[in-house]
Amino acid sequence: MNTVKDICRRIVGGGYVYSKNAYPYMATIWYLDSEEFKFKSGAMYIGKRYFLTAAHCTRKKDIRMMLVRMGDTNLKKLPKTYRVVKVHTHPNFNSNTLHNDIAIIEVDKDVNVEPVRLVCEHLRDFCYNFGVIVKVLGFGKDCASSTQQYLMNMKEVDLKIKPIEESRYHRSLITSEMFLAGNIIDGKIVDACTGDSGGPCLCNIKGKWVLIGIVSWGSGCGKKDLPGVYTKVISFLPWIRSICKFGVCNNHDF
Ligand code: 4AZ
Repeated sequence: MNTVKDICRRIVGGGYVYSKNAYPYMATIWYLDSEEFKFKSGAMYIGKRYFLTAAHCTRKKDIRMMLVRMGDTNLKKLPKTYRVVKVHTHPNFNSNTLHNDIAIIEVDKDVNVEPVRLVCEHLRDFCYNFGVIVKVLGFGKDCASSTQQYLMNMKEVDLKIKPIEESRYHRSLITSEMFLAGNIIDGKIVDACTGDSGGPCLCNIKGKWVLIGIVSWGSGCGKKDLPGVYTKVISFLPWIRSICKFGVCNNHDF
């Protein structure tokens, strides 16, 4: 049943982001639907003409029906729009298991925005450790309580990296190219949700944000012991490098 609650799937907990300089690389994917482009999911700018997202956000979609938009925290007035020239889906993406849920979107023109920094090998031990606090950004829709109006502003939430043993997921579902983050911090429920998928999970290194994960899936949202599941970006650096043809690991000042 398509209740109001069903279509209000976005970050649980956390707060709104109003500064457009806070996360300039945060982007969104839109699809043509009934003669209108509609917001679908998150993405992030990684350099040149490339955006990173979850493969499940792009599959079976005609690139002529897709746009990438960014440049503000309000979904209704994003000033920068790009057409898509190619979607590079990971060759081992499995839409049933969501293994290798990662894709690179190539757009039609240069993006004059500061890209997100990608995690590097020497940050592995720090950023993916259990208990580390990470940040997730999302543009998912939020329904105003009594009306069908959407609140459409970027949100951010702090989550904690969790071991599988502390979740109710069956071991076989979570590969070593995924990690878990969520679900309760200081007694409050915090999580990503459907509309946030494809968006970034960031680790703070000496005051700078580094991309470590992509919002991928989860069993529901905000449910106890069922944290969100993220694509582990560090496992895909060689593949990203093979597509984008640039250094990728751009954190040498850390
Ligand atoms: C989704 O459907 C999805 N609670 C993303 C994240 C989570 C659940 C579902 C995590 O894209």
